[in-house]
Amino acid sequence: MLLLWFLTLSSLRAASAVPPNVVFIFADDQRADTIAALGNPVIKTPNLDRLVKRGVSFTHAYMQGGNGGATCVPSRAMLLSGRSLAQIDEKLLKHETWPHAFGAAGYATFATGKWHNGPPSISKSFQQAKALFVGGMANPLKAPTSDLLTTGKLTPAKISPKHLCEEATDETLAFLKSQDGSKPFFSYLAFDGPHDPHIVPEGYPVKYAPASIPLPPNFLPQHPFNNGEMLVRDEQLLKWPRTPEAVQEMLSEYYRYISFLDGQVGRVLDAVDASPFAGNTIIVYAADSGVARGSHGLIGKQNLYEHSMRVPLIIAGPGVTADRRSDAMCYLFDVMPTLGKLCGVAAPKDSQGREFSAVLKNPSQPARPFLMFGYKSLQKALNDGRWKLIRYPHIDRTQLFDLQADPYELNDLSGDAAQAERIKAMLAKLGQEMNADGDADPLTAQTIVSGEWVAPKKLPKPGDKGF
Ligand SMILES: [Ca+2]
Repeated sequence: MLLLWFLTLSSLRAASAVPPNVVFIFADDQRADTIAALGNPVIKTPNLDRLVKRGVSFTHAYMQGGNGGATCVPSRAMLLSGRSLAQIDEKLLKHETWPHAFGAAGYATFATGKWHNGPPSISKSFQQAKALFVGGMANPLKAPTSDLLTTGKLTPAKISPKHLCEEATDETLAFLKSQDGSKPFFSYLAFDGPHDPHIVPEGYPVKYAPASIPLPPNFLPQHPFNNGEMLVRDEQLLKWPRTPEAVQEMLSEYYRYISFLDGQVGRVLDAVDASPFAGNTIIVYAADSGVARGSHGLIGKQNLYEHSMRVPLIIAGPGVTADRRSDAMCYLFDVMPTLGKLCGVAAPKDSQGREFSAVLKNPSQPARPFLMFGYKSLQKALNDGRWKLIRYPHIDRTQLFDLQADPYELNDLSGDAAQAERIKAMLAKLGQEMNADGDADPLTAQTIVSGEWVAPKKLPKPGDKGF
């Protein structure tokens, strides 16, 4: 009798448990190595450091790649739909999105900041949106933003006197304040930075002396061969050969922008802490991609090296272990399925991501056994946790790195006869996995071109649209 009473009470408690809220903060082109508490010796990120102390920080979270220079678009499509690179619909119109699933499960859903998957998909994902920037790349001080009306349409774009990231943070705070607790909420704040141009409000006090910034350990003046995307817009941000001084100057502005964003993160953390929802809110910080900024002689993210594919990922909240690192491998598109699991939200039927909530309880648990990456038909890669193979089908070239011994991918072992069997096996696995995922690109192109590349003396005229 007592047992029955106890069981009934427990099940009542379980049924009435309030699902956690979610505050998702998403940066644009932020390298994973730009957080002080995770080992960057120069940058100041006191608020991200606060979040690191509260949760699990993933050291091996990745975006999967892109089908064009504007990798922001597929990365967000993967995140929001939970689908892989070969299976995404960049306009987010063919498959139910995760934010929609949260709304359907009873959550109040809200978005602000950068939206890169076309206006029609906004109302298919979120119930409310404010200060949305739906265009391409822009000066964040002059970014035109719109609001989502209840009709599903956008208000005409207007330009706020504030930095877009500050305006979007203001709107997040207003949304948090408007919550009365009658429903759980899902709030999505997408910064337009630290994507270039690295513009912060005039007078922002944090500055970095360029000479104080260490060069990336894999800095090179020029990429050693033609990876198929040597003249894409991002690569034209600095001329060739890249000099240490130019890279340090760029990194000093990039770090300053990250510190500015960190201040906005602090405003969100303070608002959550001061709210009635402090104990029941999951906070996620991530970015859509990394970026090269001088690593391997590259500037952009149109390559498959670690600095471009690895992203910051910090998750904190109820049930998440505090102040731990995890080297579990995951894709960004596994994050929403994980939040769905934590919040009791059923996955949209077409979501393919794998939830890794067990890692949040026990950060020594593994997640994915291997990861696969792609950039157009030009670059494909496989990472099994230790070994990473990058294949360039158009120049018939392969790189092999031992990430355990060589995390900066400095020592290409593809010419080492002792690695021949490993390379053969990894290429076969990469081909099988691409096939299983629906990527029909060949690993050796029909027409092989030379991998030699000579840098132009002058910067060519940008042929790309902004992204
Ligand atoms: Ca981006």
